[in-house]
Amino acid sequence: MRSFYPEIEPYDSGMLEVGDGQSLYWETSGNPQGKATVFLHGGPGGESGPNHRRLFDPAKYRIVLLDQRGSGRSLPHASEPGADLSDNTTWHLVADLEKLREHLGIDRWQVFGGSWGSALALAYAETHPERVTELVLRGIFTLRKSELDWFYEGGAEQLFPDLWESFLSPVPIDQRDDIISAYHRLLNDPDAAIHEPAAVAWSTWEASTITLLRRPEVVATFAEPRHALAFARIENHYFVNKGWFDEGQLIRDAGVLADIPGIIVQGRYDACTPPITAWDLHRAWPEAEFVMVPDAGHAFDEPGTLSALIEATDRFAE
Ligand code: STX
Repeated sequence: MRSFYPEIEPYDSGMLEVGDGQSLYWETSGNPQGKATVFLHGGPGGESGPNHRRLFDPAKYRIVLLDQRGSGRSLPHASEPGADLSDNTTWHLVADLEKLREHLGIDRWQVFGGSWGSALALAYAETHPERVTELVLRGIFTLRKSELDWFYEGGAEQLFPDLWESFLSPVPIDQRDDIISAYHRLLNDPDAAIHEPAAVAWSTWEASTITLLRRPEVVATFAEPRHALAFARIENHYFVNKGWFDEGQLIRDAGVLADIPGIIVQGRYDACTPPITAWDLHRAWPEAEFVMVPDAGHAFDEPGTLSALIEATDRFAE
């Protein structure tokens, strides 16, 4: 079993202005002359963190991390009063990646993404396949209606009826036939007494169900109100807009990936993005290696998942 590389600090970082008044936090760590890889965080609305650097051999990789529009250290932050997300879409993020790649003087790079990061990686690679050396994908999420219904409209309720009650609690009884839309109203209500508990409930649902066993420190991090508000607002904004994808688009267009070496790593007991989506991607992109981790949920740092991911980045470093 493989585990994290040692902790490292960035050797460079900055804020990149990408237009629309948005500036993105980015950092590079590892070997400045190494093979380029970019890590795409989840959510959308999550953020990159120190453990994400540790997925790559720092002697071999130039490791690029960024915080996507509105998230993490990028500005303006989606938790701000009156946050305007109209310039925050999948296709803005794909264009941002091109701007960052050019800014860093990188010709082609490996793209690593889990969960929402896998959706963004697929959207990027299907748009700019010539820029991608390899794809490392985990916990596949493609924002199909069935996937959003499973996690946010009742489905995962079958596994977590206790936690589901807490998720539903901010939603008025007569709006429970369309929970994502009801949450959209709550999260964008100007009154903090409305949007804040809704954000905490939304983020707590996700944080308590993404690991195989509940990890209180993960839940606490995501329930912190500023973090919860950005995470919930951005996720919900992407989901009411269905990711700006045609239904099934990312899997439909997977043929474009045939010549890109890839690996799909999926936890068997992933309650957030269940294995059917990874399997459908595997069917559409049979050239990629497929690894089902028998004893893992959704999170990237569960032991079997982490091991498979690092084995993959090690192999692709050669
Ligand atoms: N959201 C899936 C996703 O990308 C539907 C995701 N879920 N939790 C995360 O990401 C964090 C790891 C950022 C908490």
